[in-house]
Amino acid sequence: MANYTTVEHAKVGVLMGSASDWPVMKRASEMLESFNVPHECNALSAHRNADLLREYLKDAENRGIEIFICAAGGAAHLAGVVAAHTENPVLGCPMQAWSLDGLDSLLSTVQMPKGMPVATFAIGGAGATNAALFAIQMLSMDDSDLSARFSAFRMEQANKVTPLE
Ligand code: RP5
Repeated sequence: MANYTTVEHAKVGVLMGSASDWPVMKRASEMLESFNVPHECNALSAHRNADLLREYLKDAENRGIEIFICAAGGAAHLAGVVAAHTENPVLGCPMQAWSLDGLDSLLSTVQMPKGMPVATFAIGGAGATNAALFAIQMLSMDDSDLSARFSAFRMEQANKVTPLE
């Protein structure tokens, strides 16, 4: 029977519609890990595990999860469904999945009706990484240590741009 994993003091819940999304979504987890942001990762589908997803979201909010990162491919409803069940910020990651190069996933995630926001990131790995960084930026607003680590990261990014020979 399907279940989910919990992590003590997790602040971010990373969700994906299928374990097949993990090779991409582990980039979000690795980025959160590199900033020491406690988080938990689960494969729970809006379509295939609807009841368990609802149960997870209620439990996650009660345990103090502040931000949800949701990845899905195809008719990618996961982020929108999560947004319907929580008042916490939801960050959507469209997966490339099996058709249309992920454009289907992007539109399914980004085109939310007004009043129900899902902050949507790029298709694939860049989006997974950036969703984690965005979560880190939000958490930094109340955490000066995390904010300092984020500033150092930005400095590293700046230093990666080298002048032409
Ligand atoms: C979506 O369908 C998942 O998020 C995944 O991107 C895609 C394919 O899922 P699997 O058929 O690999 O389980 O629900």
